Amino acid sequence: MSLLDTIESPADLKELSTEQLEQLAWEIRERLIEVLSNTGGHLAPNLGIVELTIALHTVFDSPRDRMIWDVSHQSYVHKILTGRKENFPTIRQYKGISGYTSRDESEHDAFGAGHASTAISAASGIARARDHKGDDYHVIAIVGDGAMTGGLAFEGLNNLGASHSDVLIILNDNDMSIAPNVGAIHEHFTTAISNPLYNKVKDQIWEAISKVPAVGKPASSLGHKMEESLKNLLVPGIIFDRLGIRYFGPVDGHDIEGLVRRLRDLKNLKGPKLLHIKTKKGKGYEPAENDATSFHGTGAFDRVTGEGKKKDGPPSYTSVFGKAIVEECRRDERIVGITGAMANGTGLDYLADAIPDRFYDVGIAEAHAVCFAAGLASNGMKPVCAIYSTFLQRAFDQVVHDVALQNLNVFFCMDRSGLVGDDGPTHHGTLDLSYLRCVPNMVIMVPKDENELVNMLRTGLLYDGPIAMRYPRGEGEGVKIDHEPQELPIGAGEVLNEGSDVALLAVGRMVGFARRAVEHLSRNGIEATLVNARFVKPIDEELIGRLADEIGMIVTLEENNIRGGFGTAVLEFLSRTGRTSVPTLTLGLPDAFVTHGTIEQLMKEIELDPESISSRIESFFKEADTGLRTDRGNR
Ligand SMILES: Cc1ncc(C[n+]2csc(CCOP(=O)(O)OP(=O)(O)O)c2C)c(N)n1
Repeated sequence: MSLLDTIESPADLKELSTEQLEQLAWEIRERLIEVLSNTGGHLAPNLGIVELTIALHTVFDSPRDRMIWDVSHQSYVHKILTGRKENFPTIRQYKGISGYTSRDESEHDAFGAGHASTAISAASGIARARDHKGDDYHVIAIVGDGAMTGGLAFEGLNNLGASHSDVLIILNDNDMSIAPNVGAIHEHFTTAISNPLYNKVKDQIWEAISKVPAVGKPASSLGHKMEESLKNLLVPGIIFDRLGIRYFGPVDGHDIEGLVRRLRDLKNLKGPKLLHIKTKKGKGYEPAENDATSFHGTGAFDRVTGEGKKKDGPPSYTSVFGKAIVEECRRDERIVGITGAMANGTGLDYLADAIPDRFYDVGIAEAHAVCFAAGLASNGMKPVCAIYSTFLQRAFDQVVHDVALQNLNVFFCMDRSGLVGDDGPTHHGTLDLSYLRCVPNMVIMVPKDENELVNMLRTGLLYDGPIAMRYPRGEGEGVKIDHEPQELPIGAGEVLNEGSDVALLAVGRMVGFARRAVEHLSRNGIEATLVNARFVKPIDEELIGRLADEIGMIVTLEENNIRGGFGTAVLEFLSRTGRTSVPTLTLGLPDAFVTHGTIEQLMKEIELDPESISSRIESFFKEADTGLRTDRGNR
C-alpha cells in the first residue's frame, strides 16, 4: 500500500514525518503523470507545486482555513489531498471532476477560478467577510508569477495593503507563465534574487521574523527593524513592502521541511504578507521540465517518451491563423500582433519566430493589450489583438471606450470561441457575439472553415475601423487554403444551397452542422436553403429579408449564447421590418453555463449536435408548416 492510499483528507498529513511528506510528494507526482498521460491536463504547473500544496495542507486546516488558487489550473494536488483522489482519473472528463476549483465540487474549494489574477482580490474579500463576522481563520492566496502580470492582481495588492487584512499570499515563481514570463517586475525579481549579498543575509532576515511577536506592534521589535533596514537595501520584493504587504523570501518551493517551517512562522504573523517561493515548472518529469510550455496544458501523451498522442488531422484554426498573419505582416508593415501571454495558444508564436519585432506579448493583461492596441492604432499601426473569446471579456471596456468609440483600426481575432471542451465553463467562449454585437462601430465576422478564416483575416486588415473575427478551438474542416486570400464584401452572406421550404442561416462551425441538417431534411422531403451568414454584424439584411418573404420560415444556428447573438440579430431585423409573423427558430447555446467534456458530449447534452439539430428543425418545420396552413385556412 502506498502512502498516498492512506491519505483521505488533509488531517492525515499532520502526523507525517518530513521523510513521509517527501515520499508522498513523489507518489503524487507519479499519480499526476499516470492520470494525465491518459486524460491530458495541466501537468507542468501541478508537478511544480506538489511540495507547496502538501506543506499548506500540513500547516493549515482546510476547509476552515481558505485556500484560494489563482487560475486554479494548479489545484490538482489540492484535489488529490482533499477527498478527490479516487475521482482524480475523471478530471476534465464529462461528468468527472473539474480541472479547476469549483465551489460546487468541494467545500475545500473556497473560490472558483479559471481566469488569472483573481486570487488576491477574492482572498481580500473573503478575509474582510471573516472580519465582519468576527470569525478567526487563515486566508491564503496562491498566485503564480504569470498571474502577477495581470492588472487585477495589482488592484488586489493595492487594496489589501491598505486594508491591513490578515491574508497570506504565496507567490509561486517558476519564471514561467505558459511561455517564459515577461515584464519589468519579472526582470526585477530575477535580478534581485540573484544578488549574492541578499542571498547571504536572507537567513538572518528569517531568523528575525521568527522572533517577531505574533500580535502587537512588530515595528517596535529589534527583529523587525533589522529586517526592514536589510530589506530596504536588498530585497527583491520591496515593491510589496511599499504597498504594505510584508515580503518574505524567496525560498526553495521544493523543500517541504523548509516550507512547513516558513509557513508555521508566517501563520503566527498577522496582517497582509507574501511568501515568495521559487519552483521548477514540470519538476520531476524530464519531458515537462525540458518543455514546460507544451506540458503547461497537454493532451494525452506517452509517459515514457513524453510524445503527444494526437492523431494527424486537418490543421487547427490556430495554426492557420498563425501562419496567415505572418504573410499579412510581410505584406503591410503597419500590422503587428498582440497576445496576452498566449503566443502558442493563439498561433502568434509563428509571428514571434518569423518577425519578432512585430510581435508583442504583454503578459496576462488583456485590458492593457486592447488599450495598447488602441494606442498603436491611433498612431497609424494596424494591431491584431489575438485573444481567446473568454479572456477578451476582461477587456470589454477597452473594446468599447478605447477602440470602438474612437473608431480605431483594431482587429480582434478571438480563438476558442464557442465550446472549448474539457476546460469547461470558465473557458467556453460563448458570449462574444452578444458582447460585441452591442458595441457601436463593431463589425463581426465568423468563418465557416479555415480558408474563410484566411480570407476574413485579409478582409479585416483592409477594413477601416474596429472589426472582430471569432473561430473555434481545434481542427479546421480540412479544406484547401487559397493561395491568395480574398477580401470579402462586408455584411454579405453566402448562399450554399437553395430550397424553397425553409431557410437555414448558420454561423461558423454550425454551417457544417447545418449542411448535414439540409441533407437530413431533404431525405424527408423538406428542401432547405442554406446560408453561411459570415457576418453577425452587420447581418445581410437584403438576403435575410428576401428569404423571409420568399420562403417564410427561418432557422438560425450559432455557437453562442442564444441571448443576444446572431439569432437575436435576425429576430430584431424581422421585427423592425414588420416580419414578425415569419416563424423563426433560433438554435444556439443555452442561457446557462455549460459543463466540461468533449465537444461532442457537450453538444449532445445541449441538443446542438448534428442529429439533434436535424430533428429539432424537422419538428419546427412540421409544427410551423401546420400552423401556416391553418392560418391560411382561417383567412
Ligand atoms: C485572464 C486570463 N488570461 C489568460 C489565461 C491563460 N493562462 C492560464 S494559466 C496561464 C499562465 C499562468 O502562469 P502562472 O500564474 O505563473 O502559473 P504557472 O502555470 O506558471 O504555475 C495563462 C496565461 C487565463 N487563465 N486567464
